[in-house]
Amino acid sequence: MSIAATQKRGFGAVLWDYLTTVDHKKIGILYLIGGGFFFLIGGLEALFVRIQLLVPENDFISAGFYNEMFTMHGTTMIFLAVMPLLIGLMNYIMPLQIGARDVAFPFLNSLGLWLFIFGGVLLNCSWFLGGAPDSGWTAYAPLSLQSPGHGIDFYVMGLQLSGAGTLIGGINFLVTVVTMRAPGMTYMRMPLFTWATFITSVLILFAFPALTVNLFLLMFDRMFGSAFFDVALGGNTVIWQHLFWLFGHPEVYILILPAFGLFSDVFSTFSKKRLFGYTAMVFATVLIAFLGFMVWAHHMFTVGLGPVANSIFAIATMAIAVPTGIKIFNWLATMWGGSITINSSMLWALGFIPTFTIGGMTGVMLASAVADYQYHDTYFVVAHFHYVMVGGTVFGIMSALHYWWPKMFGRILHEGMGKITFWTFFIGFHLTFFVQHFLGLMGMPRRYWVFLEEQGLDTGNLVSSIGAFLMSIGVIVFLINIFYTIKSKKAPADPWDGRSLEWSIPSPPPHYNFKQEPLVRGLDPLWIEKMEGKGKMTAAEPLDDIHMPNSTIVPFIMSVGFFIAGFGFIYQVDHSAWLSAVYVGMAIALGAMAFRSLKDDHGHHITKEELEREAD
Ligand code: HEM
Ligand SMILES: [Cu+2]
Repeated sequence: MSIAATQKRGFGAVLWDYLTTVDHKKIGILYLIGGGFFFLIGGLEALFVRIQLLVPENDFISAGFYNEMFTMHGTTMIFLAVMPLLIGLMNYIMPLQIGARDVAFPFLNSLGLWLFIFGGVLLNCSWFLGGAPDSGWTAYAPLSLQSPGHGIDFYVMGLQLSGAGTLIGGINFLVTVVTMRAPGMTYMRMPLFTWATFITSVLILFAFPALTVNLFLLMFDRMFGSAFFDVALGGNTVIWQHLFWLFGHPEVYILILPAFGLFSDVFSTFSKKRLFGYTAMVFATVLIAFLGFMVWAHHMFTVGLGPVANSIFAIATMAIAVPTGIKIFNWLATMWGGSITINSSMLWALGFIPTFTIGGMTGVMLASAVADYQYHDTYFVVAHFHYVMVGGTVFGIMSALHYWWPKMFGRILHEGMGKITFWTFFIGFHLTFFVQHFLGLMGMPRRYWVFLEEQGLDTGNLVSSIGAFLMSIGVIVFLINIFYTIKSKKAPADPWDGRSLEWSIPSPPPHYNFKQEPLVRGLDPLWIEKMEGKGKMTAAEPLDDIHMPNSTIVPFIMSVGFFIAGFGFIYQVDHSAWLSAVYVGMAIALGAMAFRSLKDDHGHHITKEELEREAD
C-alpha cells in the first residue's frame, strides 16, 4: 500500500483493509472496537443482575437465567472486554513508544486478534443456541461437569480460541520489546507503559498455558468421556481449582499492570516531571509479577488445604502490598511539586489512587486466611475485586483512551463531556460497590438469585443498583463524546506536551510510524530534546526505503476454520455427523497454515522518493 491510498475510499475497501491488515495500529483499533463491544454486552449483563437484586424476592429474571447472567458478565468482562481493550492499547502504543515500525510478527498479531474475536463470538452464540454457561466465570468442577446443555461447552471452546489469541499476542509483544527497540532505547529508558506491556506479556506466557491445559481437561471430561475431575471415577475436582487459579491470579495482574504503567506515564506527563523513583517502579512491577505466581491458593483457603499451606499463601499474598505501596507513593511523589494539569485523563488517574487503595486494603483483609472463612463467597469479595478491577483497570483504560485518543484518531475528546463521564461513573461506581462491603459483612452471599425481606439487605442493594445505572449514564456520555468528536478539529502531534516517542510523530501516525528511526538519549527522550531547545527527535539513520509487511486474509480464514471446528466439537456429543464440522473446520485452518508456510511473502518497500514527497 502506498501513501496515496490514504484518500477517501468506499466502505467495502475499508472493510477489506481492516480484515486483512497486519498494521499494529489498525489491529489495536480493532481490539478496541471488539473489546468495547463486549464491554457494553458485559455491562448489560451486569445491569440484569443489578435489576434482579433491586428489591427483595424479585422475579425479574429466573434463577437459571440469573446464573447465566453473572457467569457471562464475569467471563465477558475479564476475557473479552478488559483484556482486549488493554491489548488494543498496548498494540497501538507500545511499538510507538520504543520507536518501532511494527510488532515483531505482524501476521501473528492479526491471527491473535481474529482468534479473540471468533472465540468471543463463539462463546456468545450460546445465548441463542440453548443457553449460556452458568457455573460462574471460574467454572468449578464438578458443577461445570454436571451443568446440562451446551453452555459450558461453549465456555470451553470459546475461551480456548480467545485464550490462544491472547497467548500469541503476548509472545509477540515480548519479542517486540526484546528485539525492536530504536537505537539508544535501553531497557532502563523504556516508558513505564512499555515496561508494563513487557512484564504483562511474561505473565501471559506463563499463566495462559495453565488455562489451556485446564480447558482441555474439562473438554475431554465433558465431550470424550475422560474423568480428570470426576471423583466417582478416581478423578480430583480440586485440580481444576489449582490450575484455574494458577492462571486466574496472575490474570488479575495481567489486567492491572498495564493500567499501572499507563498511570505512570499520565502522572509524569501531566505533572511535567520525570517519574519519581523510575528504577523502583520497574523493580516493583517485576516483583508484583513474580509474587503474582506465588499466591494462587489464596482463592482456596476454604477448600481444606490445611493451616500450613493457608499460612504460607496468606503471607505471600500480603507481601504484594509492599511493591504496590511503593508504586502508590511514587505516583504521589511524582505529582509533589509538579505543575499539574487536571483534565479528563488525569481525573481518572487521580480517582484511581484512593479507589485502588481501598481495593488493596480489602485485599489484605481477604488474605488473612482466618478472616476469609467469614468473607469467602460473600458480597465482600464482589466489592473487593470490583474496586481493583474497575477502580484500577477500567479507570486505567478510560484514562488511557482520553490520553491517547488524539494520537490514535487525530481528534481530542471533548473535555466537558469527559468530565461528566468521569464524575457520573466515579460516583456511580462508589455507590454500587462501597455498600457491597457491608452487604457482605452482613452475610449476603455472592451469586444468589434473591434475598429475603427481613434480612436488612434492602437499602444496600437498592443503592448498589442505582449506582450501576449512574455508571451506565457515564458510559453513554462517553459514547456520545466519541461521535461528537469525529467532527472536531484536528489534533496536533503533541497535544499534551508529551515526553515519550509516540508524541514525536504525527497524529494519527503514518503506517510506517517513523520516517527515520529516532535516536534515544535517555528516559523521556522527547522531553530531553525539548529541554535542549530542539523540540524534535534526532534521526538515528539516513532517510531510506522502508520495508513493510503485506496485508493478508489468511489469519482471518484460519480463525474461521477453528470457529467451525469449535461448533463441531461441541455438537458431536449429540450426533456424530457433527464430526464433519470438526474435519471441515480443521481442514480450513490447517490449509491456511500450509498456505502461509509454503508461499513466500517478502512484504513491500516504501521508497525513499515517496517518503521525501510526504510532507512533515
Ligand atoms: C462497571 C460496572 C460493573 C457492574 C455494575 C458489575 C456488577 C456485577 C455484579 C452485580 C456481579 C454479580 C455478583 C454476584 O451476584 O455474584 C458481578 C460479578 C462479577 N464481575 Fe462485575 N460489574 C461491573 C464491572 C466488572 C468488570 C470491569 C469486571 C472485570 C474486569 C467484572 C468482573 C466480575 C466478575 C469476575 C464477577 C464474578 C462473576 C461470577 O461470580 O462468576 N465486573 N459484577
Ligand atoms: Cu488472587
